Amino acid sequence: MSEVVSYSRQRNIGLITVDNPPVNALSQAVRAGLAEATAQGIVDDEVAALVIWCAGRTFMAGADIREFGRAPRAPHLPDVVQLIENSPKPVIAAIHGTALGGGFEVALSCHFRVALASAKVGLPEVKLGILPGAGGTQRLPRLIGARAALELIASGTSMSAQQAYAAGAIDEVVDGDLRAAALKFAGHVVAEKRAIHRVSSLTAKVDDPNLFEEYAKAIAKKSRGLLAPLYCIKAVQAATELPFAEGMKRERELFMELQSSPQARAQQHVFMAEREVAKIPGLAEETATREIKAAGVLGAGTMGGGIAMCFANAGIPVTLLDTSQDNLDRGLAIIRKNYAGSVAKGSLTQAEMDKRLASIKPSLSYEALAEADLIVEAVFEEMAIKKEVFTKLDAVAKAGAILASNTSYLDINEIASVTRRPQDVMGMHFFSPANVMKLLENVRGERTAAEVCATAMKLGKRIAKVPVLVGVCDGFVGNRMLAKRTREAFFLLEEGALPQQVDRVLYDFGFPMGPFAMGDLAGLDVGWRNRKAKLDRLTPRERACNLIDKICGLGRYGQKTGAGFYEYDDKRNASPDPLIEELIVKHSAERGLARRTISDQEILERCLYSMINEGAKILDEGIAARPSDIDIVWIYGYGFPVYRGGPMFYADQAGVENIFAALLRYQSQFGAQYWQPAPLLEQLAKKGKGFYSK
Ligand code: T1G
Repeated sequence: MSEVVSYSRQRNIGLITVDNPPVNALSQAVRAGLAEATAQGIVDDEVAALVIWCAGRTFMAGADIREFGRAPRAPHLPDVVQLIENSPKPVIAAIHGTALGGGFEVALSCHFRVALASAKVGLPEVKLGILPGAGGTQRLPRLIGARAALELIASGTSMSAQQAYAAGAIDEVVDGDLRAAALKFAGHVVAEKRAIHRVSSLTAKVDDPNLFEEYAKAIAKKSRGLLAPLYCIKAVQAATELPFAEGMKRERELFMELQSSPQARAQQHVFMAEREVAKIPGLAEETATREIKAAGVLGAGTMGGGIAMCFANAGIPVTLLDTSQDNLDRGLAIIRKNYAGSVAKGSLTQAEMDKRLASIKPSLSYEALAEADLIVEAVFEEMAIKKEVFTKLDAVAKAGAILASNTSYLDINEIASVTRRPQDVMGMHFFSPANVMKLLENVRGERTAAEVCATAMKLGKRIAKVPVLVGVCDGFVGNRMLAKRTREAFFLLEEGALPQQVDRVLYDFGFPMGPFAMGDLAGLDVGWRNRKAKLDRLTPRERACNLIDKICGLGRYGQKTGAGFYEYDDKRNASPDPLIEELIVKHSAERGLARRTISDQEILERCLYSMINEGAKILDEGIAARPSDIDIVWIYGYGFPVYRGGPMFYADQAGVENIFAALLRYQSQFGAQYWQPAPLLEQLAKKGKGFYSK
């Protein structure tokens, strides 16, 4: 028997135990062990039924993603699950933790499923750019109906044990000792001579012939550009139209097409990168962390309110401080409105809303923060104000409290310098809306203690964020790269492009919206204020490229004023505005620039390559530890399309040597001031390597 799968007899029941930490992934050894143990149990005359149970924290959480991209080795999972389903003896799956992907497919091939009440089941392969490839798309529709199966498979969401029981996917929900409960259940099956249910022999019921077409329409917007959701629909449709064996063939075809696609490689890269960012080079996994039992947020504005919700949502009581009662009332009203929206959508109960609201304590007094273990400052983005606030915090906060700034640009070291405890100061840069956006840029100052960084990384996960640790520089990782893209986008306007052309190119690339539509959404006055604050540090051309001054000068701040780069109707639908075109053309003339036709390819290259080059500089400077950190920042903070893997992963797909050549081309056109290749990028290009080359 293999070292990860064992077989034992529990009176007249054969117990197959899988033990492959951390998540019992279905590696080659687990597949081989499962096949061997099942075969052994089938011929074991002492046993009348088999139970598949997993040691550790979870039932099998799917195929071993680390094996993807390598030559597949036998036994292949579809064959293992067929062996289990064909067993003449009843096979019972004992489910705890998260039975996902291939793990749930193994359970679906069993004849009965028993689950702990805390368990979850699902087929999240679509999130990896693929689809269930071991019968999940053929068996689940037969067990719970085509509609329910389609929703689960095409969205990649999971069901609780209770939901799965109600849907007919689980036969019994238990508490306590799962292993004992499953063995007992198997005993009943044998004693009562219960018939074996082979899911493949069932029919996949469809409640509406237009289900698949309607569903494709319904998800078109949110899954724009993604292949896998559409393939999931085709596979589930096959389950309703083809006999099981042919449906399995169809599933395999669709699976193989996706698995060999660039999208699947990109999305699997993102899965691993998201786990990698949690590991900080040089910071031992066992680094001590501080306990965060109570938090404080300073500033009840849009960001402050959203940050307070993050703590309340994670069950951490939070004090929300502001200097004016009006601001506090306004901030609390927005929080209440956000929660009421979730209750109305059914994603939150009224009781849970009340509990979370009750855990947010408003205050006008700094003293109220004296017991907080961590305080996040979210006040106006100006150094003098930040310093004043941190001086006061330093006076009231208890020893050992972490003082964090939500600044999105400013120098954390300078902020820390006004305190007597720079080792306890760091940046925690949330993204708007803070209660929604997953990214958290944790900014490590030059004197920030290791345990403070470790605490912030752990806390980031606890408040359901994807935390990335970055160093101090202007704009950290995300905004620093964004500034290069924004620069090029404005230069392209004055050279001949229009906002709608630039936005269309980046929208078609896969971003939720282009830079000008995004500016209008966030409010052009925000970018304008940053520009004014930095004017003396801009290059002569950047200063002269003052389109935003001209547009804001007209009181056009974007959606909130009904007009910005675009005009907006009362439903906030955008349309190009001839006045803006006129303004841009006039601007070019004033700048003495002859407008030219600019290709979509040039727009894409200048917007993406400028930020990729900046990403390489960020790696050169050690502001980000790995290219995957940059990819995660852009995917979870700036809407970079997940099926392109992030800017650095994308750079490898485009070819770093091609990007280097393009940088030199633009350098000769626009100057080294803007297009000086980063040393790392040049080195990689000359070696014919990529950011992820081994
Ligand atoms: N393969 C290999 N390693 C895995 C893994 C997997 N499927 N899932 C998790 N890990 C590693 C992960 O990298 C990390 O390692 C550690 O386990 C803990 O994970 C034929 C083809 C299970 C809900 O998509 O959703 O089956 O960083 O930090 O937050 O149809 O991991 O410690 O070294 O995420 O508690 C389908 C993927 C595969 C599930 C646990 N299955 N996993 O979350 O811990 S495709 C999935 C998860 C498939 C078949 C197809 C989560 C989790 P390290 P973690 P967590």
